[in-house]
Order: sequence, then C-alpha cells, then structure tokens
Amino acid sequence: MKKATLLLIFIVLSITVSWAQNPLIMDEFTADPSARVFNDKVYVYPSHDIRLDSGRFANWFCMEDYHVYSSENLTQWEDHGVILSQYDVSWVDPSTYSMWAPDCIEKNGKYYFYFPSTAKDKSEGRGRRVGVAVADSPEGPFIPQEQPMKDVFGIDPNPFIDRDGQAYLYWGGGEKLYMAKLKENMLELATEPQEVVDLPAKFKEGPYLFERNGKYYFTFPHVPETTERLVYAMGDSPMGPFEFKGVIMKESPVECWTNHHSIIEYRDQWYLFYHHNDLSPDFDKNRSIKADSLFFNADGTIQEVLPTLR
Ligand code: FUB
Repeated sequence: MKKATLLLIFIVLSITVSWAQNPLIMDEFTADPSARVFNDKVYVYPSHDIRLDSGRFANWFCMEDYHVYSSENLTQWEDHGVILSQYDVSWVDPSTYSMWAPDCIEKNGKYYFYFPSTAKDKSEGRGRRVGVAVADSPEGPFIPQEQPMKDVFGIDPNPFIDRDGQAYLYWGGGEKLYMAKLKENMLELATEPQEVVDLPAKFKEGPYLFERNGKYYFTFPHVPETTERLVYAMGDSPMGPFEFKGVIMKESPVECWTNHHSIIEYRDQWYLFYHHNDLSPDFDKNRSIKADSLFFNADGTIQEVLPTLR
C-alpha cells in the first residue's frame, strides 16, 4: 500500500477515535439518559442538571427543563433545545426544581414523553407525580397534559410497548418498583400498579425494561452499600415474574452516588447509556451522560460493562 494511502487511513482513524467521546454532551450537565431509536436516529432524553448555590434547593438535584439530543453516529450530537419546561406544566409548582428522569416512546406517529416531578402537584398536594406530554415529532414541541397521571406516585417513569402493541409503564424510587399496563391512549393506567417482586432489597429506582429474542430484561439501579450499581432480572413476559441475574455496571469507582441508564439496539449493536459526574468531580449532582457497547452471552445474560473513565 502506498505511503499516502496509509497516511490517509491513519488520519481518518485518528479523527474517528478522537470524535468517539464520553461524556456525550460537553456543554450542559445531563443525567438519566433515556435513549430511543426513532426514524433510524438515536434520540436521548436526559435530565438537565443545573446547580443552585443557595436557597431550598442548594446543592441538591435541580432540574427545570428538558432538552433532547440526536445522533446517527453516537459521537456528534445535535441539541434540539428545550422540549419541555416546568413553567409550561400547569400542575407543577414553579417554585421548585423538580423535573427528574424522563423517557419517551412512539405510538401511531405520536411521541409520548413521560416525566416525573418531585414537586407537590397543585390539585392533590402530593409530591412525586408523573406527567405526560405529547408531540408529533421526537423533537417536540411536547404539549403537557393538564393533570398528572392518576394512580402513579413515584419517579423515573419508563414506558415499553410489546410486539403485540400492549403498552406498559414502570416506575419507582425508594424501596419499591412498580409496573402497570397502559391504556390505548398511553395517558392512563389500564391496570392497578403492581410491585415488581423478588428483587434485591434496599434502595432501587430508574427501572428500564427492554425485550430481546423473546426475553424481557427488567433493569434498574440498586444501592447495595455505597453508590448505585446497574443490575437486571429476566422474565418471559413484560410483567414478569422476573428472575434476578446480576450486575450490568458495578458501583462507581469514584464518588457519584447515582447511576441511571437505558439500553438500545442501534444498527446491529447494543448500547448501554448511563451517567457519571465526569465534568463535575466535586459535585455529584451535576452529571454527564455516557454510552458504551453492551454484549450478551449465548444464554441471553448480559456481560458486565466497564465504564469509560476520563
Ligand atoms: O436525576 C434525579 C434522580 O437521580 C433520578 O430520578 C434518579 O434515577 C437518579 O439518577
């Protein structure tokens, strides 16, 4: 091969490698990445961390709006701007900063964006409600419903649509994780919330369900001792029973109390999206989203993913 050709290959490879960066977003703090494939593009719907130095929310999780990002190569991300702000949601108390981990799903050409608000809703005065905002495009504009979802109390909503078209919602936060079927309208529960049982004890949140080869993977962050690790259980139906299998990503080797993830297949490769506080080493509530390849064993179990460290 000619020297010039070799040089060209080297330059192309160098550019490709240097573009393949973690964290994915460098100019905002982002957390809780819910990745989805829409129209052959990857869209990520993260929480948008900010920081307040004083007042009731000083040095706590503070989020007031959501951006969506898209990419076709997982290295160059387009920021589509704010898709929903707490100030646009009529039932959210605007004196709070409470728009935690969201997720989005498509059904019949409509995009349903599920978001939790830890603020007390104005009608019932209860915190930890989940709202739905609807759009005609994955990039919005998302129009929020006038009221939070009935009977859903918690955080970290995760919608899933099975191959037969039945939709489900998973959520949690604390000691318990819940699931229920959704109605055809995607806005209301069709069944009573049911606890997902037979999971390890202690703190759990951020459920994320996906299907592969007829197996249903119920995945979630779990705190055995110090920080959150990502773990999973498997079952033969979207509502279990699920058998606990083990770890997808171990506890953080350096201090970041939370982790929160999603798992997608894109162009024949599976990926784990997760977060860490790479860009804010001294304050672990300003986080940054990341992604790494994920692989399965022949029996369908998941190989542990080692986080990219900076
Ligand atoms: O981002 C706020 C909370 O931290 C999320 O709801 C949890 O999953 C954890 O990542």
